[in-house]
Amino acid sequence: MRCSLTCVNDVKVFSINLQGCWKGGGEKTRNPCSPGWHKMNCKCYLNSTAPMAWAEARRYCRERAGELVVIGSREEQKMNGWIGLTDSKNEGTWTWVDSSPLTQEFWAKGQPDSRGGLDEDCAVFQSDAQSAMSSWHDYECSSRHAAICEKFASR
Ligand SMILES: [Ca+2]
Ligand SMILES: [Ca+2]
Repeated sequence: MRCSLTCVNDVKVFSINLQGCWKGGGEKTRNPCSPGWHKMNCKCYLNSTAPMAWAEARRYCRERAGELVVIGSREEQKMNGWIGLTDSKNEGTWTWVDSSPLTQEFWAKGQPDSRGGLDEDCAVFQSDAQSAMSSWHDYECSSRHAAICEKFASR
């Protein structure tokens, strides 16, 4: 029975404990992600189908015990929608919602651009057939996109 998961991101390898796995045999095949979320590495991800503003997207994730995704590895660049990155506090200084350092940036060509002087302070991942590695765009936070939520696998 696995009571922990080994997690890998671009920075480190670590493990997390799965709650409840000591309870007995019936628990061992239990999916550590909530229904509707999919597991990748040590985390569970949810891509909302409905488009919403960035703040709404953040609330949507938090209401589900998650958070807007913080891109910590290339593998996380799969879903389209709002990511947990904003420069609303300090124009031009992009910060993750969990305060982790912005060590890798995957802006699309020409982004961020606050298009034509619009105040674009929130980031969207848009998969790009050309390059999955350069796919972030800044948009006005009030524009509507799907939410990409993440949380650690824990059930
Ligand atoms: Ca901005
Ligand atoms: Ca832009």
